Amino acid sequence: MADVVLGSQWGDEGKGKLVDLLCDDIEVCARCQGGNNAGHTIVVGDKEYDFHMLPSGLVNPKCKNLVGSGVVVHLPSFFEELHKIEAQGLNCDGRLFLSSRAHLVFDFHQRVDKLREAELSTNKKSIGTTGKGIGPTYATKASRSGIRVHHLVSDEPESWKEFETRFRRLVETRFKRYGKFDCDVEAELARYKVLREKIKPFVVDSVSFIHNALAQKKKILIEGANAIMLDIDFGTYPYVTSSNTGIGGVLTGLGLPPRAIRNIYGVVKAYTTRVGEGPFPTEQLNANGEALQTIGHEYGVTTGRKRRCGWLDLVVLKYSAMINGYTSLNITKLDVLDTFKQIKVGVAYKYKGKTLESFPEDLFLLGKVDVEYETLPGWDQDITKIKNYDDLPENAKKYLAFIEKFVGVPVQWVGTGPARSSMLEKA
Ligand code: 2SA
Ligand code: GDP
Ligand code: MG
Repeated sequence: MADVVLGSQWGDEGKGKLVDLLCDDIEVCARCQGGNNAGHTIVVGDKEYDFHMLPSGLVNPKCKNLVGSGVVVHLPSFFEELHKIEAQGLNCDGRLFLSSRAHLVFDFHQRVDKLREAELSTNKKSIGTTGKGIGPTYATKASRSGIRVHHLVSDEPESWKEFETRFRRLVETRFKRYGKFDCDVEAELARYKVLREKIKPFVVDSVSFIHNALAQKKKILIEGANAIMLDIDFGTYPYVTSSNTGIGGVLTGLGLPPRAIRNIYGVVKAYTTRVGEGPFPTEQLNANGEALQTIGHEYGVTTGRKRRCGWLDLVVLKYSAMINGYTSLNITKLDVLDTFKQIKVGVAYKYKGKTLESFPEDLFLLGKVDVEYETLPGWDQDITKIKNYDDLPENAKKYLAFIEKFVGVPVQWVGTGPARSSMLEKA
C-alpha cells in the first residue's frame, strides 16, 4: 500500500520534512507531478538539503526513489541537484529512478516561460511562475507535441529521429510565437546526445516499478509537490501551476489504482503563505504579515522570493480536505506563532451578506469577499523545546483542536521547529 503526503494550501507547508520523517520506515519514495519548481528544505542534524525535483526519500540511505511519469524533468537540473546532494554526503547510487514516460523540460521551455510572464506583465497579469518551464512543458504534453524520456533513450533508431524532429518543430513554433530568441538547436541536440548516455541507467518503466513494489508489499510513500490551491483544476486558476497537485495527480502521475492508497496526510502550515501572484483572502499586508514572514523565514526555496503571509484560512483547508480526503493532518510551523498574543483564523467568506458554501472559482468574486475571522488567544511561550504533544501549552492545544473540529480531520503531528526531531506525534 502507498501513503501520500500532500500540500493543503499554496505550498511550502513543510511536506519535505514529513516525508523525511516517514522515510525512516519507507522502502520506496515517489514524486508524481510538478518539476524543479518545487522546493523542499530538509534539515537533518547540521545538514540542510534543498530538494527540487528529486524525491526527499534520498535522505534515507535504504530508500529507493522514483521520479514518476507525471513529473516534468529538466535533465541538466536533474544532474545538478543530484551532484549537489551527493556532494553533501548522500550516496544515491542505484537508488534513483526516472520514468521513461516523464516529459522533458528543455531550456527553450524555460525561455518561453519567462517570455510569457513578461508578456502578461504588461497587463499586470503575470502568474509569478518560478521560470522553470513547467507550464510550457505541460502545454506541449497536453498538445501531444511533447518529448518524453523514452524518445531520448530508446535504442529503436526511429526514436532519436522522432526526438530530433519534435525538438526542431517545437523550437520553430516557439520562434513563430515569441520571435527568435537565443536557442542553438544543433548545440542542444548535441548536448542531449551526451545526456542520453548519462540518464540511461536511471530510466525505468515506472508502472512496472511501482506495481512490483506493491506486489512485494514494499512500504511506498508518495511525495506531493506544490499544493491543492495551485492545482490546475481546483486551484485559483489561472494563478496555479500546470499539474494536478492533489490526490488526482498521485494516481495519474504514477499509474496507481485508487485502492493502492492507504493514508493521505495533509500538511498544513499553522498560518498561510503564497509565492507568486494570485488571490490570497487572508493575506496580512501589515505588521502581522511581516512578523510571520520574518519569524517563519518565508523565502522560496527555488527562487528565493519572499513569500506572502497571512492567517490560517479554514475555508481553504476545508475545501482542500474535501478534494484530497486527508486521513490525518500535520500542522507545521506552530512555533512561528509563539509570540502572537492573539491569533486569527479565517472561518467563512461572506459576499453581499451571505456566507459562501465553498471556495469560489471566480476570482472576481473571490476578490470581493469579506473574510470572517475567529480570534483565538495565543500561548506566548517558546514551544521549540517541547518533546511531547501533551506538554504543549493549553492555548496551542486549543488552536489545534479548533482546526481539527472545523475541518473534521484529526491532527496527527505538530511541527515545532525545522529539525526532524521537532515533530510531535499526537497519541
Ligand atoms: P510554476 O513555475 O509554473 O509552477 O508557477 C506557477 C505558480 O505556482 C507557484 N509555485 C510555487 N508556490 C510555492 N512554492 C513553490 N516552490 C518553491 C518553494 C517556490 C520558490 O518551495 O519555495 O522558490 O519560489 C512553487 N512552485 C510553483 C508559483 O509561485 C506560481 O504562483
Ligand atoms: P515544502 O515545499 O512543503 O516541502 O516546504 P518548504 O521546504 O518549501 O518550506 C517549509 C520550510 O519550513 C522549510 O524551510 C522547513 O525547514 C521549515 N519547517 C518545516 N516544518 C517546520 C516547523 O514545524 N517549524 C519551523 N520553524 N520550520 C519548519
Ligand atoms: Mg516548497
